[in-house]
Amino acid sequence: MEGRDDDKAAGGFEALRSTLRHTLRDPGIVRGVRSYLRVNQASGFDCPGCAWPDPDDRAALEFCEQGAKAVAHEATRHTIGAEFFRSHSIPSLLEQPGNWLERQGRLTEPLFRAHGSDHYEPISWEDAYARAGATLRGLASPDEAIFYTSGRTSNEAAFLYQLFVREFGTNNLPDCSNMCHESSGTGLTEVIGVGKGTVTLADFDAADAIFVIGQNPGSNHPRMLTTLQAARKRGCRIVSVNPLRERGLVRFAHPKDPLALLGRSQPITDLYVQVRVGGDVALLKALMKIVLREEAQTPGQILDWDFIQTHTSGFDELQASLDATPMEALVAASGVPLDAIEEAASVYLDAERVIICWAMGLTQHKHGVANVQEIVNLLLLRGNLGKPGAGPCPVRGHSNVQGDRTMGIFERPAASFLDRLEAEFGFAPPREHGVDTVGAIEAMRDGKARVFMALGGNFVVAAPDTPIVEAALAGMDLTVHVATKLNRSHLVTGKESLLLPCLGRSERDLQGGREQFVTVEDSMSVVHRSQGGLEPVGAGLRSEPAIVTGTARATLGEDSKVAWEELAADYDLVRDHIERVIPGFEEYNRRVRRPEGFTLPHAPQERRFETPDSRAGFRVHPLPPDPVGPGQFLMMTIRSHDQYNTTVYSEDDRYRGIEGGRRVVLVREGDLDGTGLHEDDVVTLTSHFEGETRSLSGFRIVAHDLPTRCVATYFPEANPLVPLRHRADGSRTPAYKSVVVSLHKGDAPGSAASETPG
Ligand SMILES: Nc1nc2c(c(=O)[nH]1)N[C@H]1C(S)=C(S)[C@@H](COP(=O)(O)OP(=O)(O)OC[C@H]3O[C@@H](n4cnc5c(=O)[nH]c(N)nc54)[C@H](O)[C@@H]3O)O[C@H]1N2
Ligand SMILES: Nc1nc2c(c(=O)[nH]1)N[C@H]1C(S)=C(S)[C@@H](COP(=O)(O)OP(=O)(O)OC[C@H]3O[C@@H](n4cnc5c(=O)[nH]c(N)nc54)[C@H](O)[C@@H]3O)O[C@H]1N2
Ligand SMILES: [Mo]
Repeated sequence: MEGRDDDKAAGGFEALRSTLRHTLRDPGIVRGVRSYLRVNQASGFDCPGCAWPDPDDRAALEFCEQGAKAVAHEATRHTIGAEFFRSHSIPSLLEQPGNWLERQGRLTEPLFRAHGSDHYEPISWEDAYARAGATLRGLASPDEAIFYTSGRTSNEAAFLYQLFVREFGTNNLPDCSNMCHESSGTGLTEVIGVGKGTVTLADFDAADAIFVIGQNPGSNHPRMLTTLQAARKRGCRIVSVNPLRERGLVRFAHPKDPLALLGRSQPITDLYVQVRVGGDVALLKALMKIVLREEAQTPGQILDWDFIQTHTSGFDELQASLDATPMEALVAASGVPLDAIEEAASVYLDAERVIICWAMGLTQHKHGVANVQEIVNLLLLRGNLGKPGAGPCPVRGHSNVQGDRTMGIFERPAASFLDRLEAEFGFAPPREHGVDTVGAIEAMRDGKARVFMALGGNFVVAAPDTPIVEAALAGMDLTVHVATKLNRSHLVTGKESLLLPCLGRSERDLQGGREQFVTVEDSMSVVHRSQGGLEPVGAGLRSEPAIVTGTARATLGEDSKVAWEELAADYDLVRDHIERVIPGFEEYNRRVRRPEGFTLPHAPQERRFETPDSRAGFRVHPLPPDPVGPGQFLMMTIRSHDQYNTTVYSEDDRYRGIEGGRRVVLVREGDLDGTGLHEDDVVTLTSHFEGETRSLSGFRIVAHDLPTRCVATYFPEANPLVPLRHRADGSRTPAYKSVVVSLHKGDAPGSAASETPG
């Protein structure tokens, strides 16, 4: 059986070797080596890999295999320009796999595809802006345009972008967060008043227990393992909750530990809870039931009554609902044996200070918001919020996804934010809410939108229900993409299409005769600067702020209230505006020049809750129904070790022991019994949603250590199986991790005699 050797560690020599292989395999990637030296250093650029914060002591190089890959990928010397697009038609490029497209290198000149043409052709920057401006001005309403953002965009570019879009007249600002941590933002805002986590890196030094739920940091936030390892060394207990035994959560060898080269590694997790996919609400309820049972046995000893009475509301309702739910139902729904639940509960009860971390394993479910609020419920019971070493910690994905939201990339902006924008710039921003990612797809599909612009990202590949999204994009009058590298979204063009190449994070950004820097916010609300040092890979590249301001001027004309050219020439001026519009950025330009940056204020850290009743809320959620019928499985779509979202570095998934192809479906070995299906069979997957089915063929069965009736496939290969309408209640995050599927041998759904187990 593949992928089961727990004694092997994540990190260590293997990670180092994999990085070197990545850097050296391709002679075009020499620029990468020098770049590592500047990653996450106070004077360098922010790693584009993930949003895990940097330690204050950045004297030593923060080495990370995944960060190195992300940097090497951007810092390639290979470029593609006019010649490449002359010899490759758009239809021929659409035949190529995504990793082939990205491997061709960096985009270096602005490109335009005319209506009816099969090719992208060079266009001048000024003509590109003019075309975008003319089409946008010609729309019947600003709401016919959609402006997407992916989370690598800096604070400065994001602020300028939303400013442009709002002066233009719409709040149609969907972003990757809508597919990512939206359930965290929505869930936390409702119950603690802020859509961000409350802990800082220092809290990890003070916690007695850390729960890591629905997250795979060994692959997606490797620097977090260093933090977890340090916590565990001083006696903090670590509980992992995950349907898969992720190797990075089991053992870890720090690459800087000399003994790691000899294979020495440290365990990370004290208790591994293999929950069923979608079983977390049940598990968290079960933990709370045990907490309440202990309180009943030793009244006044377990719950933090002082905190509950002073700072929370809704406790009685929570208690009543837990009392009415039998433990057996929770055990069955979680898929975790009672003794393991008891053990996890005692880790929670033995700890004075508890942090709970989570990522996509919790947010991308129909009950994603409920998952997040059950975590808060559990924390509130013992006052694990707003004190050192405790609190909720959603671990963000893209390196500046949190900052983009702070800057106003949000389709549902607060009235107070719009008021301040109006006071600062003197135009009336639109008040009506715009569309999120799913809403944007629906608007395009239904003919309500005519222009799609994207500041980064790979929209058609990242979104659910791929064929619907591709048809929607193809119906646009104009698509505009600002990007570093070619991807499929750039090839699913509207009638006309612009492809605008931008500088990467690692590159020098010269504006107004001066080297500029940008700023970003990490997962723990720390704002710091980021400045690339490499020579730009092409002379024609422009920065994201330059491209946004250029498009804004061409669209809004001379009547615009914003001095776009001045802002493009001096990012300090952009930051001055941000300081006046967004709370917490006082003395932005001065404070962000400190090596460690500064931390944004966070009321819940001081136990102040900006909720309607000024209290943190306990919330009651029903137990989610089991959606899996006879012969069906619940499928999660997850990342491999060797990809960055839609950018696939290789076909292997080293830590899970899967090699030579990503079109696989991971199934529990025992679940194959009696189905006529065997390991290595190639099957068709059919998803089932409200009477609709979607099928994809060519998936090889790999036996893996999973809970029964749960299967896993990779993102983005399985995205066509995810229904657009299947999304989280409240946050509308696509339910990428709870898709009901059946498996059938061969190429067609249901073509085989075999039935899958009930
Ligand atoms: N190298 C690298 N780094 C990345 C990224 C990348 O693609 N590559 N992507 C970035 C982005 S945008 C993000 S959002 C993050 C994503 O980081 P993660 O959230 O860690 O990524 P995923 O692979 O989506 O899956 C998360 C984990 O959730 C588990 N899981 C799935 N369903 C459930 C469930 O119902 N319950 C529980 N308890 N667990 C479940 C899966 O087994 C898996 O271990 O990483 C960021 N960093
Ligand atoms: N099935 C399934 N689908 C998912 C998920 C899942 O777990 N399962 N996860 C979801 C999540 S969490 C997320 S965040 C989304 C990700 O959705 P996106 O953010 O839209 O996708 P990425 O693959 O991160 O985008 C990569 C592209 O960004 C461009 N790029 C890279 N760096 C820069 C830069 O500095 N500037 C600019 N302008 N462009 C740049 C490059 O052209 C690259 O091809 O996918 C979602 N989709
Ligand atoms: Mo994400």
